[in-house]
Amino acid sequence: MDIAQHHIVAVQRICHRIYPFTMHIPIDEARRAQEIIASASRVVCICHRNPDGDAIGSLLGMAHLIEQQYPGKVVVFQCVDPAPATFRFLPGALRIVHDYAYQPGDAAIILDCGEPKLTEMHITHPMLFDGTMPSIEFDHHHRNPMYASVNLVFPDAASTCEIVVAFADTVGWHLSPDIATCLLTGVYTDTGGLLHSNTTSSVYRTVARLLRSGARRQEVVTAVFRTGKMSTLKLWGRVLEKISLTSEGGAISAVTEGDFRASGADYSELTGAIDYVNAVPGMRFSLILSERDGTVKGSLRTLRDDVDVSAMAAKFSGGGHKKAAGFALPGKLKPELRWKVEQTEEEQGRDALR
Ligand SMILES: [Mn+2]
Repeated sequence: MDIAQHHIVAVQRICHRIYPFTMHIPIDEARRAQEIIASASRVVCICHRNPDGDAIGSLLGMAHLIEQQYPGKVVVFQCVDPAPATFRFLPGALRIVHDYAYQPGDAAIILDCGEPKLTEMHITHPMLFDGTMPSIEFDHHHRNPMYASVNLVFPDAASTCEIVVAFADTVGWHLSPDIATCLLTGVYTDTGGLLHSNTTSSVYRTVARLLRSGARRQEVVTAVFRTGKMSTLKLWGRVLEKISLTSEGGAISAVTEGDFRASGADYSELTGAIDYVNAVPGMRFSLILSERDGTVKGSLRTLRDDVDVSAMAAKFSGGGHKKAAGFALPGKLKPELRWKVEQTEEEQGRDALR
């Protein structure tokens, strides 16, 4: 460690004493991770299959950090799936490859993966997890089995990007505007635009840190929260139109395969619609049923502390968190229409006069 780094660490320790609510990464762990990266001939950065904003943001942010820090070192951007269209505005999103092949001397950085199988490379690339390759994981999921050589796992962090920011600050790496924009994307998507209950004071500090580094906030907001494909809007229209309220206090909607066909939307475009169904005031929970390839999927949400939707999902062999859960059952959706004839007030008045 050089003198400058010594100073950074000293200043950080003081800051952390003054603001204990900022994220703190143990310096020894950060140093071990840094050594793995420095001594690798090539570094492969990997995020989970079906990547979300935090997976893509942390993968790109980390990969760019290494390229900037170690010019000439080869960095592979790897994910079994491509970046969703929403995140293709991020620098480097089109550099993601799907065919990483192991070479001796490679080190792996695995981002936002609560367990090895989420990379969908655990069978094709056992060397990632069997100790053959030195590896570092950055993650914020509970019950992470700590599968890497260095495990930077912080379940209290709202996003993996937040951990990458803390790591960069701990080792004294500079955050360029491009890197900050990638990392801000993950902070925003995993907190639902700073609206979810995981938005701690530490999240706001991370956002401030990234904005100071030149993160292009408006680009992220526009791409992630203010852009909707026609097909998505049409699908959501169908979801919203079909909301019905049950006597148990549920706001329920359903989308059939016909709805997907008619709107031209694919299954992934249903993501986010549940938050609107969940917005009906006074409800205990919300549920969207969706039909795909002979399976009915259920997404459950609640805003209430006294309702546990994971217990409801468990009744259908599903699972999840107390406030967000899901299940899948083989079958099809059968629409049921209910009508009830009621007298109008006028008629009631006429009845009374008779
Ligand atoms: Mn995440």
